[in-house]
Amino acid sequence: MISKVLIANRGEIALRIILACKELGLKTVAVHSMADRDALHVRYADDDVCIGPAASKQSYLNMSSIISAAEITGADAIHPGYGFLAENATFAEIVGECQITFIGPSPDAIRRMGDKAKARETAKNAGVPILPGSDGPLRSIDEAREVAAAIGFPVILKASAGGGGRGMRICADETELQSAYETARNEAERAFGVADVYLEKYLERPRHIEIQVFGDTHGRIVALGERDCSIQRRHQKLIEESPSPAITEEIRKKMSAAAIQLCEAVGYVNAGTIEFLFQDGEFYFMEMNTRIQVEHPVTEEVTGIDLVKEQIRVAAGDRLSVPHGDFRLRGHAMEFRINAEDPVTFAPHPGKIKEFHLPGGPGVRVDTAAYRDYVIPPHYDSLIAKLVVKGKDRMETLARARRALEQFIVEGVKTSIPLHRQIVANEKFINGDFSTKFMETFLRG
Ligand code: MV4
Repeated sequence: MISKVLIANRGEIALRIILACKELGLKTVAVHSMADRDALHVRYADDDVCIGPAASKQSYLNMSSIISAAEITGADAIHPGYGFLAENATFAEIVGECQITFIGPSPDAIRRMGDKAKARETAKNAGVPILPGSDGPLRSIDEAREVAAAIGFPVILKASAGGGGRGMRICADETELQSAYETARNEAERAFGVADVYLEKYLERPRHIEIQVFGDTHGRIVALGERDCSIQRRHQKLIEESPSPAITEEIRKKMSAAAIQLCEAVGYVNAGTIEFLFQDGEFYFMEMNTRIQVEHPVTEEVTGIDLVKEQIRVAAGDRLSVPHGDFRLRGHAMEFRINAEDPVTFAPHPGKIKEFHLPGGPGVRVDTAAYRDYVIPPHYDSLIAKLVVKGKDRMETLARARRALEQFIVEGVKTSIPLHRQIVANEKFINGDFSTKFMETFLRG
C-alpha cells in the first residue's frame, strides 16, 4: 500500500520516522532547508530534496515545495511528524488530493480539534467531562462577565485557535476580566488570525495528564495509557512520565474511556492525544492533539508498541496491531527534553556541539539527530535530544535517570541537562508530589 515515505520534518523526529520506515522495509525521502544540508535525516534517507531557504516559512512550512518533492521522488506517503504542518488540515487535504497518503488523521478531524472552543463542545456532547465555562467562543464582554459570574472566579480566557498556552489570560476578578478580554482577543488575532476566545473555570494547581489514543480505519480505537506532563515551563514540557504518579487504576480507566468516547464521536483514525487537567480526583478535557507527540517514546516504553510504525501501518489500511483484551502498562518511563538553551534564562543557545557523549546501559534510550561537531541552526526549536529512561518502577527509573543525566555530556552549547540533574534530586519531584506549578516554585526556591 505504501512503499516510499516522505518525511516533512527535521531533527530527531525525522530520524525517528526514518528508523520506523526502515524496519517496515519502506523507502524514505528527506526534505531539508538550506540550513539543514548536514542534518542526519538527510544522510539516512534514500533520497533527499532541498525545499528552500533556512526560514521554516520558506521550507518546512512550504506546502507546494514539499508536495513537489514527493512527486519528483515518487513518494506515495507523507509523514508530517510534529510541529510544522502536522496539524494543518489544508495540508492534509492537499496531500490526499494529490493521491498521496497522509500519515495522520483526516483533514476533518484535524479541523474539528484545531478549534479549541469547538473541541470543548464536541467533548461535552460526547459525554466527556469539561470545566464549567462558555458555550463556544464568547460573543461579547457582557457574555464573558455573565459566564464568569455564574461559575465564579478565577477564570481563564483561552484563544479558540490557540493551544499550548498562547493567548491565555487568567482573571482573578471582574476588573481583570474587563481588561483581559480585549487583550486576549488582540493577542489571538495577531498570533492566529482569529480573535475568538472562550472562558473556563481556572484550576489553581492541576496536573496535566494526557491519554495516548490510536484509531484504525476499521473502526477500532484504543487508549494506550497516560503521560503526566505537569513539569513544564512557559508551556514547554520539560519532563514527561508514564504511568502518572497521581492517578489510580480507577481514574486511568475512566480517563481512557472518556478519551475513547471522544475519538469515537469524531471517527478518529491514527495517533492522537487527549489532554486533561486533573485536580482533587476529577479530570476535565482540555484539548486534543491530532499528531504524534514529542513525548510519544514514554508510551512506547511502557506499552512495547512502536507508535510510529503503527501510524504507518494504520495509514496503509492495516488493523491496529494492539492485542484485544486487558491492557496494562509495564514498568515506568520518563522523558527528559534536552534543549540547547540557557538553563537560567531559557533563551535558545544555538552553535557548534564540541563534545557529545550519550548515556547508555540498561533502560536508556536517546532520540537525537545531533552529533559531535554538529552546528545547531538558530532557525528552529531548541530540542537536541530526548533522554528516555525506563525501569521496573518509578524509583528504578529515577535512579537510572540520575546516572544517565550524569553520563550525558554536551559541550559547546548550553543545555537543560544541569536543570534536569537538579529536578531529579528534588524531594517533591522524587515523591511525585507536583502540579503544573512545580517549575515556578522550583525556580524561585
Ligand atoms: C488551564 C489551567 C487551569 N485551568 N485551564 C496551559 C497550556 C494550555 N494547554 C492550557 N494551560 C492551562 N490551562 C484551566 N481551566 C492551567 C493551565 C496551565 C498549565 C497547564 C499544563 C501545564 C502547565 C501549565 C502552566 C500554566 C497553566
